Amino acid sequence: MRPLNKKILSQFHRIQDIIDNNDRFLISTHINPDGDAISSVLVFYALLQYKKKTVQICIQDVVPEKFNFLSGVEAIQKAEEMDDLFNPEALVILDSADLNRLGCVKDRIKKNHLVINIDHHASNQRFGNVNVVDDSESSAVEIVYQLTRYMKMPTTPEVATLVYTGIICDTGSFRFPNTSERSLEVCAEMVKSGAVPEYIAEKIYYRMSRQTIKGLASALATVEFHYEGRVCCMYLSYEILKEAEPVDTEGFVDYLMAVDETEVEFFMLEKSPGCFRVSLRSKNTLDVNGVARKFGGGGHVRAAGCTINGNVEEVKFRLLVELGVYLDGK
Ligand SMILES: [Mn+2]
Repeated sequence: MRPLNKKILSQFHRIQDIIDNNDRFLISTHINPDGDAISSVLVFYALLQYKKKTVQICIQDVVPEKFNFLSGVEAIQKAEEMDDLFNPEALVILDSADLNRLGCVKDRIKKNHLVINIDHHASNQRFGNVNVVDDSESSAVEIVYQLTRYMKMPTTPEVATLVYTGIICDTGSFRFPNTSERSLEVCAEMVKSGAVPEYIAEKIYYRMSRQTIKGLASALATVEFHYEGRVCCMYLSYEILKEAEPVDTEGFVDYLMAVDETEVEFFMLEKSPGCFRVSLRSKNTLDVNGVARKFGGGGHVRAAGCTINGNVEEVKFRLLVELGVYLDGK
Protein backbone atom coordinates (compact mmCIF):
# COMPACT_ATOMS: atom_id res chain seq x y z
CA MET A 1 0.00 0.00 0.00
CA ARG A 2 1.22 3.47 -0.92
CA PRO A 3 2.26 5.52 2.12
CA LEU A 4 -0.47 8.03 2.90
CA ASN A 5 0.35 11.70 3.27
CA LYS A 6 0.23 13.23 6.74
CA LYS A 7 -2.96 15.19 6.17
CA ILE A 8 -4.92 12.14 5.01
CA LEU A 9 -3.47 10.04 7.83
CA SER A 10 -4.67 12.54 10.41
CA GLN A 11 -8.15 12.60 8.81
CA PHE A 12 -8.24 8.79 8.82
CA HIS A 13 -7.29 8.90 12.48
CA ARG A 14 -10.24 11.21 13.19
CA ILE A 15 -12.60 8.95 11.25
CA GLN A 16 -11.37 5.95 13.23
CA ASP A 17 -12.10 7.92 16.41
CA ILE A 18 -15.65 8.69 15.26
CA ILE A 19 -16.23 5.04 14.35
CA ASP A 20 -14.82 3.78 17.65
CA ASN A 21 -16.85 6.22 19.74
CA ASN A 22 -20.27 5.95 18.08
CA ASP A 23 -22.70 3.18 17.30
CA ARG A 24 -25.31 4.38 14.79
CA PHE A 25 -24.28 5.45 11.29
CA LEU A 26 -26.13 6.55 8.19
CA ILE A 27 -24.29 6.25 4.86
CA SER A 28 -25.36 8.13 1.74
CA THR A 29 -24.18 9.30 -1.65
CA HIS A 30 -25.31 11.39 -4.60
CA ILE A 31 -28.52 11.25 -6.64
CA ASN A 32 -28.38 9.05 -9.75
CA PRO A 33 -25.76 6.87 -8.05
CA ASP A 34 -23.02 5.51 -10.33
CA GLY A 35 -20.68 2.56 -9.82
CA ASP A 36 -18.22 4.53 -7.71
CA ALA A 37 -20.96 5.97 -5.48
CA ILE A 38 -22.53 2.56 -4.85
CA SER A 39 -19.22 0.75 -4.38
CA SER A 40 -17.84 3.31 -1.95
CA VAL A 41 -21.07 3.18 0.06
CA LEU A 42 -20.93 -0.63 0.20
CA VAL A 43 -17.23 -0.77 1.14
CA PHE A 44 -17.88 1.69 3.96
CA TYR A 45 -20.88 -0.44 4.96
CA ALA A 46 -18.60 -3.51 5.09
CA LEU A 47 -16.15 -1.55 7.26
CA LEU A 48 -18.86 -0.52 9.73
CA GLN A 49 -20.24 -4.07 9.84
CA TYR A 50 -16.73 -5.32 10.51
CA LYS A 51 -16.66 -2.87 13.42
CA LYS A 52 -20.06 -4.23 14.60
CA LYS A 53 -21.89 -0.93 14.18
CA THR A 54 -25.58 -0.29 13.53
CA VAL A 55 -25.81 1.03 9.98
CA GLN A 56 -28.41 2.20 7.53
CA ILE A 57 -27.79 3.21 3.92
CA CYS A 58 -30.05 5.68 2.22
CA ILE A 59 -29.84 7.06 -1.33
CA GLN A 60 -32.46 9.27 -2.96
CA ASP A 61 -32.60 7.37 -6.25
CA VAL A 62 -32.91 3.71 -7.06
CA VAL A 63 -29.73 1.66 -7.65
CA PRO A 64 -29.44 0.65 -11.35
CA GLU A 65 -30.16 -3.07 -11.91
CA LYS A 66 -26.68 -3.80 -13.26
CA PHE A 67 -25.24 -3.29 -9.77
CA ASN A 68 -27.48 -5.96 -8.21
CA PHE A 69 -24.56 -8.44 -7.99
CA LEU A 70 -22.65 -6.30 -5.48
CA SER A 71 -22.35 -7.56 -1.94
CA GLY A 72 -24.57 -5.61 0.48
CA VAL A 73 -26.64 -3.91 -2.24
CA GLU A 74 -29.89 -5.21 -0.69
CA ALA A 75 -29.21 -3.04 2.37
CA ILE A 76 -29.53 0.18 0.33
CA GLN A 77 -32.82 1.94 1.01
CA LYS A 78 -34.55 4.60 -0.99
CA ALA A 79 -35.16 7.84 0.91
CA GLU A 80 -38.91 7.26 1.26
CA GLU A 81 -38.32 3.78 2.75
CA MET A 82 -36.11 5.22 5.48
CA ASP A 83 -36.88 4.28 9.04
CA ASP A 84 -37.85 7.58 10.69
CA LEU A 85 -37.06 6.19 14.11
CA PHE A 86 -33.43 5.51 13.22
CA ASN A 87 -31.43 8.23 14.85
CA PRO A 88 -27.83 8.13 13.65
CA GLU A 89 -24.99 9.76 15.55
CA ALA A 90 -22.79 10.09 12.49
CA LEU A 91 -23.34 10.46 8.75
CA VAL A 92 -20.97 9.21 6.10
CA ILE A 93 -21.28 11.07 2.79
CA LEU A 94 -19.35 9.65 -0.15
CA ASP A 95 -18.47 10.79 -3.69
CA SER A 96 -20.54 14.00 -3.30
CA ALA A 97 -19.07 17.46 -3.83
CA ASP A 98 -21.81 19.19 -1.82
CA LEU A 99 -24.87 18.34 0.27
CA ASN A 100 -27.32 19.28 -2.49
CA ARG A 101 -25.98 16.27 -4.40
CA LEU A 102 -27.75 14.10 -1.82
CA GLY A 103 -31.17 15.26 -3.00
CA CYS A 104 -33.84 14.76 -0.33
CA VAL A 105 -31.47 12.82 1.96
CA LYS A 106 -30.00 16.24 2.78
CA ASP A 107 -33.12 16.93 4.87
CA ARG A 108 -32.12 14.12 7.23
CA ILE A 109 -29.00 15.93 8.40
CA LYS A 110 -29.27 17.56 11.79
CA LYS A 111 -26.96 20.03 13.49
CA ASN A 112 -25.79 17.51 16.09
CA HIS A 113 -24.74 14.88 13.53
CA LEU A 114 -21.09 14.22 12.97
CA VAL A 115 -20.44 14.28 9.24
CA ILE A 116 -17.69 12.31 7.51
CA ASN A 117 -17.09 13.54 3.94
CA ILE A 118 -14.95 11.42 1.61
CA ASP A 119 -14.65 12.52 -2.02
CA HIS A 120 -12.41 12.96 -5.03
CA HIS A 121 -14.09 15.98 -6.70
CA ALA A 122 -11.96 19.12 -6.84
CA SER A 123 -15.13 21.16 -6.34
CA ASN A 124 -15.89 19.53 -2.95
CA GLN A 125 -17.29 22.03 -0.43
CA ARG A 126 -15.70 20.46 2.68
CA PHE A 127 -19.06 20.31 4.43
CA GLY A 128 -18.05 17.61 6.95
CA ASN A 129 -16.59 17.58 10.45
CA VAL A 130 -13.94 15.42 8.83
CA ASN A 131 -13.14 15.89 5.14
CA VAL A 132 -10.98 13.55 3.13
CA VAL A 133 -10.93 15.17 -0.30
CA ASP A 134 -8.25 14.08 -2.75
CA ASP A 135 -8.79 14.87 -6.41
CA SER A 136 -5.67 12.93 -7.36
CA GLU A 137 -7.58 9.73 -6.60
CA SER A 138 -9.43 7.97 -9.43
CA SER A 139 -12.54 7.43 -7.37
CA ALA A 140 -14.11 7.78 -3.95
CA VAL A 141 -13.88 4.02 -3.46
CA GLU A 142 -10.08 4.15 -3.82
CA ILE A 143 -9.98 6.46 -0.78
CA VAL A 144 -12.46 4.34 1.19
CA TYR A 145 -10.36 1.27 0.39
CA GLN A 146 -7.29 3.00 1.86
CA LEU A 147 -9.32 3.73 4.98
CA THR A 148 -10.22 0.02 5.30
CA ARG A 149 -6.52 -0.84 5.12
CA TYR A 150 -5.71 1.85 7.68
CA MET A 151 -8.36 0.32 9.97
CA LYS A 152 -6.97 -3.17 9.34
CA MET A 153 -10.07 -4.64 7.74
CA PRO A 154 -9.24 -7.73 5.66
CA THR A 155 -9.98 -7.37 1.93
CA THR A 156 -12.45 -10.19 1.22
CA PRO A 157 -13.28 -11.18 -2.38
CA GLU A 158 -16.60 -9.29 -1.92
CA VAL A 159 -14.81 -6.08 -0.90
CA ALA A 160 -12.25 -6.55 -3.70
CA THR A 161 -15.13 -6.86 -6.18
CA LEU A 162 -16.65 -3.62 -4.88
CA VAL A 163 -13.39 -1.67 -5.10
CA TYR A 164 -12.58 -2.99 -8.58
CA THR A 165 -16.12 -2.17 -9.76
CA GLY A 166 -15.96 1.40 -8.44
CA ILE A 167 -12.63 2.04 -10.11
CA ILE A 168 -13.57 0.63 -13.51
CA CYS A 169 -16.82 2.61 -13.48
CA ASP A 170 -15.15 5.95 -12.65
CA THR A 171 -12.17 5.45 -14.98
CA GLY A 172 -14.34 4.20 -17.87
CA SER A 173 -12.48 0.90 -17.66
CA PHE A 174 -9.10 2.64 -17.51
CA ARG A 175 -9.76 5.03 -20.41
CA PHE A 176 -10.25 8.35 -18.60
CA PRO A 177 -7.46 10.70 -17.45
CA ASN A 178 -7.98 9.71 -13.81
CA THR A 179 -6.55 6.27 -14.65
CA SER A 180 -3.29 6.33 -12.74
CA GLU A 181 -0.47 3.98 -11.91
CA ARG A 182 -2.01 3.89 -8.45
CA SER A 183 -5.53 2.94 -9.59
CA LEU A 184 -4.13 0.14 -11.74
CA GLU A 185 -2.06 -1.08 -8.81
CA VAL A 186 -5.12 -1.10 -6.56
CA CYS A 187 -7.02 -3.07 -9.20
CA ALA A 188 -4.17 -5.58 -9.41
CA GLU A 189 -4.34 -5.91 -5.61
CA MET A 190 -8.10 -6.47 -5.91
CA VAL A 191 -7.62 -9.26 -8.45
CA LYS A 192 -5.13 -10.83 -6.04
CA SER A 193 -7.77 -10.56 -3.31
CA GLY A 194 -10.42 -12.32 -5.39
CA ALA A 195 -12.03 -9.81 -7.78
CA VAL A 196 -12.65 -11.43 -11.19
CA PRO A 197 -12.40 -8.83 -14.00
CA GLU A 198 -14.31 -10.82 -16.62
CA TYR A 199 -17.17 -11.55 -14.22
CA ILE A 200 -17.44 -7.89 -13.18
CA ALA A 201 -17.24 -6.65 -16.80
CA GLU A 202 -20.02 -9.07 -17.78
CA LYS A 203 -22.25 -7.81 -14.96
CA ILE A 204 -21.60 -4.12 -15.65
CA TYR A 205 -21.35 -3.94 -19.45
CA TYR A 206 -23.23 -6.88 -20.96
CA ARG A 207 -26.61 -6.74 -19.30
CA MET A 208 -28.23 -3.71 -20.93
CA SER A 209 -32.03 -3.94 -20.87
CA ARG A 210 -34.07 -3.82 -24.07
CA GLN A 211 -35.56 -0.50 -22.99
CA THR A 212 -32.08 0.92 -22.40
CA ILE A 213 -30.76 0.02 -25.84
CA LYS A 214 -33.93 1.45 -27.38
CA GLY A 215 -33.35 4.60 -25.34
CA LEU A 216 -29.76 4.74 -26.60
CA ALA A 217 -31.01 4.38 -30.18
CA SER A 218 -33.45 7.28 -29.65
CA ALA A 219 -30.70 9.45 -28.19
CA LEU A 220 -28.22 8.64 -30.96
CA ALA A 221 -30.87 9.59 -33.54
CA THR A 222 -30.67 13.18 -32.22
CA VAL A 223 -26.88 13.61 -32.58
CA GLU A 224 -25.81 17.06 -33.81
CA PHE A 225 -22.46 18.72 -34.46
CA HIS A 226 -21.65 22.38 -33.78
CA TYR A 227 -18.65 24.70 -34.09
CA GLU A 228 -17.29 22.83 -37.14
CA GLY A 229 -17.63 19.50 -35.41
CA ARG A 230 -15.73 20.52 -32.27
CA VAL A 231 -18.89 20.03 -30.20
CA CYS A 232 -21.15 17.01 -30.40
CA CYS A 233 -24.44 16.64 -28.53
CA MET A 234 -27.63 14.59 -28.24
CA TYR A 235 -30.68 14.32 -25.99
CA LEU A 236 -33.26 11.86 -24.73
CA SER A 237 -36.79 13.13 -24.27
CA TYR A 238 -39.04 12.49 -21.30
CA GLU A 239 -41.53 10.88 -23.69
CA ILE A 240 -39.19 7.89 -24.06
CA LEU A 241 -37.92 7.94 -20.49
CA LYS A 242 -41.37 7.77 -18.92
CA GLU A 243 -42.12 4.26 -20.29
CA ALA A 244 -42.69 1.58 -17.67
CA GLU A 245 -39.29 -0.09 -17.88
CA PRO A 246 -36.42 2.18 -16.75
CA VAL A 247 -33.73 3.39 -19.17
CA ASP A 248 -30.24 3.33 -17.62
CA THR A 249 -28.56 6.32 -19.27
CA GLU A 250 -25.24 6.08 -17.43
CA GLY A 251 -22.49 6.02 -20.06
CA PHE A 252 -24.66 7.35 -22.90
CA VAL A 253 -22.46 10.44 -23.21
CA ASP A 254 -19.43 8.19 -23.69
CA TYR A 255 -20.77 7.10 -27.07
CA LEU A 256 -20.28 10.69 -28.25
CA MET A 257 -16.67 10.61 -27.10
CA ALA A 258 -16.00 7.88 -29.68
CA VAL A 259 -16.47 10.44 -32.48
CA ASP A 260 -13.24 11.58 -34.13
CA GLU A 261 -12.10 15.21 -33.87
CA THR A 262 -14.68 16.39 -31.34
CA GLU A 263 -13.46 18.34 -28.32
CA VAL A 264 -16.57 18.54 -26.15
CA GLU A 265 -19.59 16.29 -25.90
CA PHE A 266 -22.81 16.74 -24.00
CA PHE A 267 -25.92 14.67 -23.39
CA MET A 268 -29.19 16.25 -22.29
CA LEU A 269 -31.52 13.93 -20.42
CA GLU A 270 -35.06 15.19 -19.87
CA LYS A 271 -35.63 13.76 -16.38
CA SER A 272 -39.03 15.41 -16.04
CA PRO A 273 -40.90 17.60 -18.54
CA GLY A 274 -38.76 20.68 -19.25
CA CYS A 275 -35.97 19.70 -16.82
CA PHE A 276 -32.71 18.44 -18.32
CA ARG A 277 -29.89 16.68 -16.56
CA VAL A 278 -26.82 17.51 -18.66
CA SER A 279 -23.63 15.42 -18.75
CA LEU A 280 -20.58 17.15 -20.24
CA ARG A 281 -17.30 15.59 -21.35
CA SER A 282 -14.09 17.17 -22.62
CA LYS A 283 -11.44 15.24 -24.51
CA ASN A 284 -8.65 17.74 -23.99
CA THR A 285 -8.13 20.83 -21.89
CA LEU A 286 -11.50 22.59 -22.14
CA ASP A 287 -12.84 22.90 -18.58
CA VAL A 288 -16.41 21.53 -18.58
CA ASN A 289 -16.48 21.87 -14.80
CA GLY A 290 -16.38 25.63 -15.38
CA VAL A 291 -19.22 25.37 -17.90
CA ALA A 292 -21.33 23.21 -15.56
CA ARG A 293 -20.73 25.62 -12.67
CA LYS A 294 -22.23 28.46 -14.72
CA PHE A 295 -25.49 26.47 -14.49
CA GLY A 296 -25.16 25.58 -10.82
CA GLY A 297 -23.54 22.18 -11.40
CA GLY A 298 -19.96 20.94 -11.28
CA GLY A 299 -17.68 17.93 -11.34
CA HIS A 300 -14.24 17.48 -12.83
CA VAL A 301 -12.36 19.40 -15.57
CA ARG A 302 -13.09 16.71 -18.14
CA ALA A 303 -16.39 15.31 -16.81
CA ALA A 304 -19.11 17.41 -15.23
CA GLY A 305 -22.87 17.80 -15.01
CA CYS A 306 -25.61 20.31 -14.34
CA THR A 307 -29.39 20.68 -14.48
CA ILE A 308 -31.03 23.22 -16.80
CA ASN A 309 -34.73 23.98 -17.25
CA GLY A 310 -36.33 24.81 -20.58
CA ASN A 311 -37.23 23.06 -23.81
CA VAL A 312 -34.51 21.10 -25.51
CA GLU A 313 -33.66 23.86 -28.02
CA GLU A 314 -33.31 26.46 -25.26
CA VAL A 315 -31.14 24.21 -23.11
CA LYS A 316 -28.92 23.30 -26.05
CA PHE A 317 -28.62 26.96 -27.11
CA ARG A 318 -27.56 28.08 -23.63
CA LEU A 319 -24.93 25.37 -23.43
CA LEU A 320 -23.58 26.11 -26.90
CA VAL A 321 -23.30 29.83 -26.14
CA GLU A 322 -21.38 29.08 -22.92
CA LEU A 323 -19.16 26.55 -24.69
CA GLY A 324 -18.47 29.10 -27.41
CA VAL A 325 -16.84 31.37 -24.84
CA TYR A 326 -14.52 28.56 -23.80
CA LEU A 327 -13.79 27.44 -27.36
CA ASP A 328 -12.85 31.01 -28.36
CA GLY A 329 -10.75 31.41 -25.24
CA LYS A 330 -8.43 28.58 -26.20
MN1 LIG B 1 -16.70 9.17 -8.19
